[in-house]
Amino acid sequence: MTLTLYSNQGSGNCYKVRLLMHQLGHALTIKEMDVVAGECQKPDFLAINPVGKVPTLVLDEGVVLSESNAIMLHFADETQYMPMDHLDKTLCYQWLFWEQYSHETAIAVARYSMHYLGNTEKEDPRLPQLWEKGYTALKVMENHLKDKEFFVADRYSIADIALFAYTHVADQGGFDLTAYPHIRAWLDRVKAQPLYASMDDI
Ligand SMILES: N[C@@H](CCC(=O)N[C@@H](CS)C(=O)NCC(=O)O)C(=O)O
Repeated sequence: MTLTLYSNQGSGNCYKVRLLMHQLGHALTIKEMDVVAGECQKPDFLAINPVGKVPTLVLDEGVVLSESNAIMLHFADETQYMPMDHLDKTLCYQWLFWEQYSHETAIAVARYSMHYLGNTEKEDPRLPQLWEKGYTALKVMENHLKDKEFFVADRYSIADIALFAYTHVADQGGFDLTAYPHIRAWLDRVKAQPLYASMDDI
């Protein structure tokens, strides 16, 4: 199986796929994309994925997969990283959809602006609103983790990978996790998982 991942090293969405594939033992051929330079919008990449986003995974039969959480669902199915129970599966989907709508759209966007583009509030007036929305998401996570080790069925799954990707670098988007002890303990539990690898290492 040849798997080519168009990826960006610092992107949480790309890291989700790299981490899961590393934990599953699937080798990837990585093509690094410079998102800031607009490489994803160039005609040669748009010809591969008209959506113009990474992660983009090309399977050896030529099928192109897009959307980080969909890619994870494809490979996690029937592995230890996806709950087996029907209701737990639904709860896993719920967190994946929530991550894309209520978490990534604030925390990743603030991080991109500050960490990739070097903006402050002065250059990017959207930041205060993004922080407000991001802290709302972090409060939901903190509350959920009060009496739970992991997001679904008390075991590590792709719901944790999806939420870990941008939460563990939220400080780069201006978020302070000091007042979120349950999130911080959960981040440590994710880092303690077998075959865990950091964003820089894979
Ligand atoms: N919902 C998508 C978001 C993908 C996304 O926004 N990717 C960014 C990098 S994190 C990108 O490719 N940006 C390049 C561009 O928009 O030109 C996913 O989860 O994969």
